[in-house]
Amino acid sequence: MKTFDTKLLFAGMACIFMCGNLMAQDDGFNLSAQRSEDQNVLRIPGEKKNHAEWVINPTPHKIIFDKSGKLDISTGLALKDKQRKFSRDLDFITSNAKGAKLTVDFGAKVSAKEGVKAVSGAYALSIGKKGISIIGYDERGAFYGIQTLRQLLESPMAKEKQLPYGEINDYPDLADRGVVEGFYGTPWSHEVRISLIDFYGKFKMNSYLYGPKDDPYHSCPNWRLPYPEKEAENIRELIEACRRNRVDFVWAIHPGQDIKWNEEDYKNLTNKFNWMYDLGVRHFAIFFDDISGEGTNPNKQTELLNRLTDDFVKAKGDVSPLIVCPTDYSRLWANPTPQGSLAIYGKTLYPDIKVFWTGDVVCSDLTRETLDFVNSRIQRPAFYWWNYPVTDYARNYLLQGPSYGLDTSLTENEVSGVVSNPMEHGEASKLALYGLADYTWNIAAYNPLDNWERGLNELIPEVKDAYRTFAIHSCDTETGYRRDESWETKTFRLSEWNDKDAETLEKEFKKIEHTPSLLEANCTNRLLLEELRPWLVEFEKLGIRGKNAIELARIYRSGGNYALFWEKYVENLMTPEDRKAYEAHKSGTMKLQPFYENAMDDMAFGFLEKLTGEIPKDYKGISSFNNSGTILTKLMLDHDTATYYTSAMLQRPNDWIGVDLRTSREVSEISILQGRNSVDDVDYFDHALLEYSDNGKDWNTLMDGMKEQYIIHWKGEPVKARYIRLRRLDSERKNYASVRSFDVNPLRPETLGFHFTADDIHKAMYMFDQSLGTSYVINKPISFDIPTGTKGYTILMNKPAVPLTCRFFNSKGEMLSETTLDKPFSIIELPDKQVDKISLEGSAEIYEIIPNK
Ligand code: LOG
Repeated sequence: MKTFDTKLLFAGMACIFMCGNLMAQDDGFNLSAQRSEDQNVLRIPGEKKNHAEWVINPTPHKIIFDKSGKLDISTGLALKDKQRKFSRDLDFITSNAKGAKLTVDFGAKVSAKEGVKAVSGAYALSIGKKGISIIGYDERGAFYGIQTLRQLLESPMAKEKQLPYGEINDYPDLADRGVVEGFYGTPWSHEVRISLIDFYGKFKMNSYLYGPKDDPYHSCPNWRLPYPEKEAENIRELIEACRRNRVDFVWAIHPGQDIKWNEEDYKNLTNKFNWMYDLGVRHFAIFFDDISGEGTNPNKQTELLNRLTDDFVKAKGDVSPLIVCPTDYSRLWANPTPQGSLAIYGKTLYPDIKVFWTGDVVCSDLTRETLDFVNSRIQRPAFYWWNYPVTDYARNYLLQGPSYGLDTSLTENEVSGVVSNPMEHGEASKLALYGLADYTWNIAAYNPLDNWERGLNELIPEVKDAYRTFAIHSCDTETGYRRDESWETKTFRLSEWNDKDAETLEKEFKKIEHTPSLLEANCTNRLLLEELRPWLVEFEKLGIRGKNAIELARIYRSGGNYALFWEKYVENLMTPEDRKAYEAHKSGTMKLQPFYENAMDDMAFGFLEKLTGEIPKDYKGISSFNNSGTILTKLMLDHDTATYYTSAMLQRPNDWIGVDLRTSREVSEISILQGRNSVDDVDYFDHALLEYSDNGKDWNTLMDGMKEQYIIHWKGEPVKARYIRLRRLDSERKNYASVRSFDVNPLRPETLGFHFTADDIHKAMYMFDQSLGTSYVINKPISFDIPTGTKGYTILMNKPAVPLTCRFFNSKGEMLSETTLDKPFSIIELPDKQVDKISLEGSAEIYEIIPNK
């Protein structure tokens, strides 16, 4: 049984919220220690279809149009609403007593005659000579038939105000389909909730579980208290909106963190349920996720649920069976034994109570295998809580890709229902929900890619293409639940350049640059636009810097104009502020930003090599994890100990993290900072070995058997090495692994070979480190001695804020002459006299001062 600590949990959650995907630092229960998502990026199944005739979501089970005739609806429809239930649902038709007939009815008997399946939500819709008829198995079924009719009328085939004769026979595959508002962070606004409930109804989702972690009356500390009047009124309105949309409003309580298993708290719980009942709630759930302490006791949990079923659910008579989220809701930490809590649920919990499950990990694909695991223990088909597109653990992403990773061979025998836990951005979650609605209704026919294409058109038909451009590049989480992204875009390394690929990519970047203004000008869903906006701002910048990188690569490849290249290169670098802004609202993390980063780095590397005739000293991060060599590894080489490389997957024996020096070098010193801090972090190798290799195959040990060592320092006789790595030895540890800093041959003023002065001598060395990955901002004068044989210098800097005055001195310290440097690419030619020293005064960011020999 794992131990939880609430304070740590909440500290952890708070940190997750504030730091985006930077995880909590503590070792008690926190999501970063518990969770790990699968790092496999699966391709998106399905293909885009031609929808020349009709678009209906979710995809109907049976739909046939015969060409024998057409029903004219141009004059409107004469409504026969047999049970007077649907007048408010048919505002999309033109009513005309003389028009074609539209009959709407429902009930077990009438629907049986039409061959309608006997499940809630099933319906038949027919179009024939006598008009249109919609027959539902129940009221919900007829309502769904109406949703289908609305979509038919909006389909291309109805353009001429005629509908071909035809038959639709349709029903949901799963009984529970919809949404659990179950994320951490700002709960949805009332307005967004209402807009979403309308969306559920429109696309035949029937469950809305209300359980935002940050509603204090749902969870601690106020679960025992009634809602204040304003909130109570809002809940009444939500219930009413759900009623209109034939959606079950399920109110969930999250009492586990401080519940006492005594009569007093039982009374508190039933009181709260009664208050909620009085507000109109008829469906209830209890969540025991993410808690610690006595609340986690599975025997007490099932006892409570059974007792509530007897005393409350059955006593009321009109309340649905309860739904529960167990503490062991994921295979990642669920005890699999017959003594485990899932087995206890299976043995003791009343069979009609539904039990949530999130899969093999917290955010995971819905597979037959994970259901086999849980169902055999809980003794019923699980209710799947799909943690997609939720981003509370990675708030700097907006998940706009297709809903996929959902097994299309499942039936209600394996899964009783599926709800999505969405983003705190409700409108921006609709695209994913459009997919889930389709999947849960008609599982075998689910085509994720086609659904996504249709969804884009449903959400922003006015500028579908622009939304598509934004969405296709805003799918992945980098280190969370991985999703394919930018699947139509081909990026490349500079060494693989060909003009055609470059032109295509350049076009895409230009499209990206213009996407935000197109959406701003045309998107009529203002709520959605507000949610997208912070990402759109960054998206435009991503388009510009990608486009510029290609333009720059052309200059670079032409090989000629160094000054022009460098000027444009520095212009296209991201400042620390740019990086911070991008980090907070990321898109294009799978292909676009890496293209930019790699292209810029490759050019810098090649450019410096050309200027110096030597292989630059910046090296590459590598590891045994599958994000080796990605831009994430740069975070341990950026001289910033606040950022770190993370494996983003669980460490295993012999995993390693290291660097490739790009050529064989003499190595005499290595400094490594493991973990996200050096105090108590869990993400590190707590038993490790430091080794080097010149060929990447044969390894030699530098330091062995290091235990619980965050700070690693080696200094000794120089060895010849191209690769250095820190390798994990035997350990119980199962966390991610991270490294803040991996420094090989740290620069020291005394090893530079000449004397220089600056106000921060250690950072100022970045001007002489033979790497363009570092720089130093001078505001105060610096000076350096000129080694013999030096003919002059090339200075690579950002456009100086104050031009640099360059002064030349002789060995007596007398000034000989001076010159001004005001271009990013500046060449210093030494005067024809014996010059010993140079000083620079002004204000500029200097990347490198290169001696010309
Ligand atoms: C929480 C949920 C949160 C989600 C994603 C469940 C059952 N509970 O790890 O509130 O939104 O992960 O971060 C969770 O998934 N716990």
